[in-house]
Amino acid sequence: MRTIWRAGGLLFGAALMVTGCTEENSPTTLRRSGGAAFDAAASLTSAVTDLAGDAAWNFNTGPGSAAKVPAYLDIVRAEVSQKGRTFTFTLDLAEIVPASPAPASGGLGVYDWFFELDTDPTTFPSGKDGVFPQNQALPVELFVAVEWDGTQFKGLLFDLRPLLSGEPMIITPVAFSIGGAEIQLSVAASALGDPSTFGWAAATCARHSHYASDGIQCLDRAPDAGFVTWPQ
Ligand SMILES: [Ca+2]
Ligand SMILES: [Ca+2]
Repeated sequence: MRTIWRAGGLLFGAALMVTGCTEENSPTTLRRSGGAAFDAAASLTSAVTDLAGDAAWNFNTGPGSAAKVPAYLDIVRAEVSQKGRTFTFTLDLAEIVPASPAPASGGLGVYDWFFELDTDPTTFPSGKDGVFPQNQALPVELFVAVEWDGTQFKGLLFDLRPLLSGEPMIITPVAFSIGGAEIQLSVAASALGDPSTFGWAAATCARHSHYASDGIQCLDRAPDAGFVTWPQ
């Protein structure tokens, strides 16, 4: 597996952050350190809940639109936790994730369950070798994703920060697990730049299998708009 994949046209779901705000989300932040900030074994966690049944192709809101999205792409809770030198990203879905999900329709052969991270509010990585079209400047520095490509699941870290200096984004494999209706990814803090705080959101999308394709349909996001702060 190559450690750098040129992926100029890949569209991810960060555009979702411009979608309409609703009152459906209930951001919560838990601090599990027990007040012992010096305790290396403590973890810092932030989480957000999301309605079941609200996932829809490209966020359509017409009658029956939500019924077309498999419930295993419908986010009900997302959590980011750091313990020691490792970040864990946890996504709970409305239904058990099948061992072999049916392919997405319309040639959108890849499903993505992912977290988008805004680790630097002052930078908006974009470029021809990034996730988005060059003219889209989004605040996301990193994506942490589980992909289903019709054959296998993969855990991937998309690092867009090199785009800020004209270099291609870097894609590296990361550890993940799928158990029932829960997806988890584990990423070394160093791979994220050892952030002390960042904004994040979770989302699900379908897209064409080829990275160079612009075709994408996003399905659900938590929170529906904006970012959750880690930690808080
Ligand atoms: Ca949902
Ligand atoms: Ca940013």
